[in-house]
Amino acid sequence: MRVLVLGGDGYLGWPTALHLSQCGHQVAVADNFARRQYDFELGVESLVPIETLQTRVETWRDLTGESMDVYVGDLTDADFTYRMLREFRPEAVVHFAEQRAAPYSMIDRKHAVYTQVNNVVGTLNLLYAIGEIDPDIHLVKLGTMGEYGTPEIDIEEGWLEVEHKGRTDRVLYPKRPGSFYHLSKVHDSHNMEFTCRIWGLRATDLNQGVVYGQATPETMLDDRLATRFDYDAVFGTVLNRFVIQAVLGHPLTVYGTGGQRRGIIDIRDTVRCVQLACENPADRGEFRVFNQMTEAKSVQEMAETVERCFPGDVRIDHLDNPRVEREEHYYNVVHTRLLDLGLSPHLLSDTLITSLFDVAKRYAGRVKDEALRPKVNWREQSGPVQET
Ligand code: NAD
Ligand code: USQ
Repeated sequence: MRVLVLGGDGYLGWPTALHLSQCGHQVAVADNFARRQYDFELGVESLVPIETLQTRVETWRDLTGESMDVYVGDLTDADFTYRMLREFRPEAVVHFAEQRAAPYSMIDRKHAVYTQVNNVVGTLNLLYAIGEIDPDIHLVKLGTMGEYGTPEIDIEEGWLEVEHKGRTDRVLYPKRPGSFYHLSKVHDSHNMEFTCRIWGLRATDLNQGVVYGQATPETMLDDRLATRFDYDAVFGTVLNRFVIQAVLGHPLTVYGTGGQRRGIIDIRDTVRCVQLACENPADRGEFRVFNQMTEAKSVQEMAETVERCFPGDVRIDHLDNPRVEREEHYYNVVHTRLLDLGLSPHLLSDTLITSLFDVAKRYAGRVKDEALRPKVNWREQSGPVQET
């Protein structure tokens, strides 16, 4: 298949592009390098050094003989988005290209507006481009488990059968997200469902849980193929942060009681899930949702797993929670559709955590300690990065 990977320079987009290429698909990658720019803004860098996108693509071509077209541009620029689709003529578009950090979206008004404009307008341009250029293109879009929040009932895969006053209907599952970032994904989901309904587009919304891990078989072939690994309190995700904190001898920063439960997934399963979604497309007019997580764990359980695996002393700190979120709650998620398509999950294992300790030890000297402490507070409307 011809697959266009948007956000192909990011943490997940790059390993996914490699994996799809390895599977024999003709891949192109697109990015505006916004993610590298946030690092400049926040004064941090990926723990693992990363090459430019051009060097990455050349390295892959030299190692495997497989080429990848590169498109540099911004999805909020409709001309760019249309031109790219017209030129590459993809059969599937995998869309990772959004601002993805909840804390970043909660810094202040400017960052909230940026996040929602970037994500919602970028996706809307893409939906129009697909509708006008080739409505047969299958859109595989990264959503998030956080769209659902933490309801008192089971979380279904996107849709809910409702009985109300003796009548029944099938409705989009009610959403109660916890940040302006997570809200942007809800808005995207609604826009996608609408365009499937009115124009007959085909789309898969991958409501993914928190990703952990740093390597896939393809990124491990050469250091120049490494993907980024974020540890800071704005972009670092929880398990990755705990691993690095343990290696540095810092306390693990559990927010609040740590009873908050989240769906999680290994990065090796992320790339496989996207492959499965591309190779088994939605029907024309179908908006389908897969809950892309392999297990649920509380933040406290994640911290205790890291503590148990680490060959040394680890302290777990319970910080005042900078976020507004429920810390003790019901959480039961249906996530069978990717398993039905053939996913064999890598569940959280001691071996994986130990391998992450090795990555963190190798690059520990690159960590800026002050970037580890959370500074963005959900209750404050103007954060540590002031508006200009
Ligand atoms: P990332 O920030 O590393 O990658 C996103 C990439 O998209 C970046 O390279 C960025 O420069 C690019 N981008 C952003 N806006 C763009 C625009 N307007 N035009 C062109 N390129 C743009 O993030 P990631 O961790 O790889 O996440 C990828 C996707 O997966 C996101 O949509 C995110 O919401 C979703 N997701 C991530 C996780 C996770 O734990 N990392 C979990 C669930 C869902
Ligand atoms: N947390 C801590 N300590 C930390 C960091 C986080 O206790 O040092 C807690 C948070 O309070 C939260 C949980 O861990 O309860 C997850 O936080 P996170 O920063 O790992 O993940 P989140 O903000 O939800 O966002 C990440 C990705 C995002 C993706 C989402 C999937 O950055 O792109 O959409 O995971 S999900 O959580 O399922 O919505």
